[in-house]
Amino acid sequence: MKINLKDEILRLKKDKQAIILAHYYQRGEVQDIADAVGDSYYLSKVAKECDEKVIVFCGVKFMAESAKILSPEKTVLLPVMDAGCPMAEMADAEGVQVLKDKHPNAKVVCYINSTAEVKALADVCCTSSNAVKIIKNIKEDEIIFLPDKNLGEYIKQQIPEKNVIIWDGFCITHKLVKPEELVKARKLHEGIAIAAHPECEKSVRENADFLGSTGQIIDYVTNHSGNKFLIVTEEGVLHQIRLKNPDKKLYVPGGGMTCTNMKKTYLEDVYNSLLHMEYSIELDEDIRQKAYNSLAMMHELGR
Ligand code: CIZ
Ligand code: SF4
Repeated sequence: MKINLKDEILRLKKDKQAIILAHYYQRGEVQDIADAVGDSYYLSKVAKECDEKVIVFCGVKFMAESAKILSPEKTVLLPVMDAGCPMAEMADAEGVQVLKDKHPNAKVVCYINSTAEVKALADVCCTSSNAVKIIKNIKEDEIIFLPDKNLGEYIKQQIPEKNVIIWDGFCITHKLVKPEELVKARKLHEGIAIAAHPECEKSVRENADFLGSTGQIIDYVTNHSGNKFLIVTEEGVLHQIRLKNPDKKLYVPGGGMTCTNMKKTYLEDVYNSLLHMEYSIELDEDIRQKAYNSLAMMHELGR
């Protein structure tokens, strides 16, 4: 007999007293069974504040890790063990330490898309929505930013008075977009507004009407009086934009933008995760505490 996955997930969720969180880049059907959908920062806050002791985090590893860093007493489950973020893995603790030693006076700002070990070496974390504000609030002028060079360059443009030393990482999904695809969309769809993520390359950012995080892109489309939008970020975000704006026309660049890691999680994985309580995020306590300080500092400086 074929089981009804949705019903079984809801039953198990109740049984295990769990909460299901899904990132905006997850598959639509996974977003639909989640108790909360959002960006990594919002979801880690929900994870910290919720009463449930078991959190099924549908996203990639650094997101589940961030939830565990903030809530060590809870069980944080990542349904697919190898759902990682290649960008996060481009910065290794050893290399970060070498750069820190080279610039002993610099403050290290690390994008939330990073491993717990790298967060532990940073002074403060940030997201794409609060990075500029956080760096403005740091009194030191020398900043090491990692791992995303595109978000780093974007920040540097906004705060030219700071000396921002940028790590050479990037998101493989956002890197694939070409500026010609934005130009083509403008020609094909008169009056289209283009919203892009700052993880895109400079040539793409320069052709956008709006740059922002996933949550900011959703708000931009929702509050805009126009009717046509090109969404230049991982296309999972279209699911929430459509739910909020059923009458607006949404387009994606070229062949679409999918993050294979974000798409590894199916409903069946959520079911198995709850059934077997897999895969539990475990962190070294010393690393967790140091990483916690960087995330706590993000709250402080992001206020
Ligand atoms: O921080 C996040 O959730 C990511 C990866 C993207 C964004 O802009 O929200
Ligand atoms: Fe990482 Fe890019 Fe995928 Fe986000 S979209 S999880 S930055 S690879």
